[in-house]
Amino acid sequence: MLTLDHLPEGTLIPRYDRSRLRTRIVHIGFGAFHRSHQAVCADILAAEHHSDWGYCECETNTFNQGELVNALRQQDMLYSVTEMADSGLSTRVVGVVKQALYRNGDGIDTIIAAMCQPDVAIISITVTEKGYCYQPATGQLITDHPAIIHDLAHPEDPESVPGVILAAIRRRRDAGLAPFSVMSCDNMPENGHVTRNVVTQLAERLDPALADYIRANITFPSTMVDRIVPAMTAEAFNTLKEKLGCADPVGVECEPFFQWVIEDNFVSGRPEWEKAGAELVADVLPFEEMKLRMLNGSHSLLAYLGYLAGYEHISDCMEDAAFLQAARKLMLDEQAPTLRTENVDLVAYADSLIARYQNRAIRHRTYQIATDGTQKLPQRWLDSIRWHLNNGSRFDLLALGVAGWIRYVGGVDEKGQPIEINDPMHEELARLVASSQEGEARVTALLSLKSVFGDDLPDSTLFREKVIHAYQLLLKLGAKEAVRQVVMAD
Ligand code: NAI
Ligand code: CS2
Repeated sequence: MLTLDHLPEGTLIPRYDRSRLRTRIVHIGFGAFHRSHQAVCADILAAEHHSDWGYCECETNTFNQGELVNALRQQDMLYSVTEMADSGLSTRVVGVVKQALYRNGDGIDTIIAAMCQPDVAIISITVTEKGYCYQPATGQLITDHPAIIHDLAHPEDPESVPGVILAAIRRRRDAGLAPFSVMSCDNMPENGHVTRNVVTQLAERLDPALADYIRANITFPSTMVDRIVPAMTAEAFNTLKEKLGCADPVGVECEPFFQWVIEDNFVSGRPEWEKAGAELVADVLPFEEMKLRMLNGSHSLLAYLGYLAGYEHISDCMEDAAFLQAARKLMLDEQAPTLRTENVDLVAYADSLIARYQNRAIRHRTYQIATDGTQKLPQRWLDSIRWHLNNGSRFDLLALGVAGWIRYVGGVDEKGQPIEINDPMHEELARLVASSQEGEARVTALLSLKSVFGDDLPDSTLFREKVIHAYQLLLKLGAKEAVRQVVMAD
């Protein structure tokens, strides 16, 4: 258990008066990323700028058993974040959590009540792309999603994230409380719009007047978030224990890099995040697209092909010159031309990403990044592919990425070992794989997934042909050699 006694010299601990903090942000999704990103930013503000913005952390889903929330409560709501670089480590104990709740222990009503505390001005979210119950290809609410079906029948006992937020909005409106803003910090383009769409579309079906209230009163600022935070492993917990001199089951390890670009559109105030290094802007989309396509797009390429090639971590991929080249070429030749960023040196950005991927102190597994591909491909690769189809330009690495994903979801690796596919659409993927023959037919079957590829891409002969070509290359040569050939092709 983490305590502030006997921590190693140099550890940053909260020296500010924690009783000054008020619960002004309720956060949904107390995952590794939030703990090392938004919460750290709030901690810097409390420590260095007398901020009183404290957090209530919530787990709203039906599967969370409260391990982290209970451990946090035992540690006086404290946990550690360790930045890992090849040159050394640095640890900070975060003190801004005031409250922590989880559905299966505290009940959803307690969580909704926490969101209805008068001081609460912001609901923030990191629940992975699939937590929004939206269709990645269209951005619309999935109305036949089991959790949405449940929430339409039981709006007072919601299970979905849109349903929980809607219940809190309704309760606050009925109590005459000021509205809050809802800020997604998940890796989706226009994540604010996605969140507004799903919440408003659910409201339309339940109570159109509430949908009107939302349109008039609630804002959904978009954000671009960046910090590489691998899932903790037993090995990482051991390192942490050695470093801290005590176990911290809520502790996380992350890279030193931090970036947060926020659309400045809050109805009831916000922390002065800019004082802790965030950028507040009018339009986040160009930043989101840059990060999603250059960073996340190359991450996914490395994840599928790297996994197939037997590379366990992103830093292992970086030791293969062809993989490093593939990531850099994807960023600069196939993603950068599609972007609308102004005054950003994209070559320097690409080089900084490669340097971050080479950090061997963080062990970011290709398998972790390969999860939930159906939720990630559209914003990371497919919009860029559409751009190339319109512009008549080459997209060989993007096509190889799609082929790598198809090979991966085939469920058997290059050594004949099974791959456990972690994806909300895994049943549908397995059905398509089982009903198609290996080769061209497999590609055609997977590309028929309209909720991922839309109506247009499956009909593009050029797209289909390029993916089939890349897939045949993967089958014939294996991932290592296929990457090498595509990189050398110019
Ligand atoms: P994690 O696995 O540690 O946490 C995921 C969180 O989402 C957990 O709190 C879980 O309970 C919650 N969740 C999952 N499905 C849910 C659902 N259906 N309803 C409600 N809650 C649900 O993952 P991590 O690392 O915190 O990442 C979460 C998201 O943060 C990512 O998917 C991404 O969108 C964003 N992100 C992550 C980064 C990273 O490097 N880990 C960096 C930038 C953004
Ligand atoms: C990764 C991201 O898991 C993934 O899909 O690409 O979580 C990535 O680590 C972050 O977006 C970096 O900010």
